[in-house]
Amino acid sequence: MHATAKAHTNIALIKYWGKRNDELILPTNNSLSVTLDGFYTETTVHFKEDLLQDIFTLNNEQITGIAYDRVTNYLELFRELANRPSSFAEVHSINKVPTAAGFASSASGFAALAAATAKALQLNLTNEELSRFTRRGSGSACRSVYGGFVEWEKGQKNDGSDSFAIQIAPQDHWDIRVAAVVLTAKEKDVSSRTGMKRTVDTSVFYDGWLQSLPTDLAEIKAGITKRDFEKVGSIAEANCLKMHATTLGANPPFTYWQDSTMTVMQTVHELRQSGIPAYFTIDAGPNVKVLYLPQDEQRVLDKLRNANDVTDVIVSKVGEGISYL
Ligand code: 2P0
Repeated sequence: MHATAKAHTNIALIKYWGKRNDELILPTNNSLSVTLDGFYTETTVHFKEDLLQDIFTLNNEQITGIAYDRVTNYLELFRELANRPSSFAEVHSINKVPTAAGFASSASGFAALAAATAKALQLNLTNEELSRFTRRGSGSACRSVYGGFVEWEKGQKNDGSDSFAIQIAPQDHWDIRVAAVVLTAKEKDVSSRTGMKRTVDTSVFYDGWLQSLPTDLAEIKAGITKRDFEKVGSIAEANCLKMHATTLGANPPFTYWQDSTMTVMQTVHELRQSGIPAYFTIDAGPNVKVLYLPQDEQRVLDKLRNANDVTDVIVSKVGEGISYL
């Protein structure tokens, strides 16, 4: 009744930004991501007969409060499926997702938790089923079931049975790099969950965002298949800008950007002006991720590390999907 799983985080090139069902975590749009090898979570789940409630440790510290509730509520889904209403578990997670790099650890966290729990309970889930369950923990986590390039199908059904991720190209399809730029900026005050809900409910730009997505998705998938870096990078960068534009049209309006965010965006533009194909993407926080090709690594890193307000740059390659240890 125990298992250990490892899952990597992912970065969206076409963003998930809005839900059509908050409880089931059903998105309003398809999204597309790259799984990253540099950042991951390892989780051991051990169901024990003598436990009266779940125990959760993160990086060897016992967790209580909201973070604990989110994990124990999530385990309820698996207890229901396994028909074991009073089986409780010790959950031990080690997170190798540096907070400073500005990645949400929920993607790798819930993917590793789902995989380890399902295996510990011997549920024998397919990857499709696992992705559906992982989605219930955190939307972007359902993409971390797979390595390489991954699309999350929003699905149509009200019960969410057709909303899960699929791999569109494996890890070894294309060696691109993602640099996580660590800034002096402080963290966001609007969580992604709150931010996307406010945007869906109030942003006058939200319809424009939704209308632009089918073209972005079709074109970026064609670009990935052909390994056309300029096409993929430029679509990803524009898609990120459109997502962030929706926040300015919300009520009350907000932005995740800070001065240092724009400094790095400008640095990436300068790289392109000097002939190096590099593109940025930004999630629900001030940090910037930069996409580039391996042959340009040294010049990209030199330029980024010398930019104002940059304290570190952490490089990732394309990563693999869930594995069991
Ligand atoms: C993404 N983000 O596609 C987008 C882009 C942030 C910006 O997925 O509410 O933590 O748990 O489903 O997955 C962050 O949102 O949100 C996110 P929930 P999640 O990666």
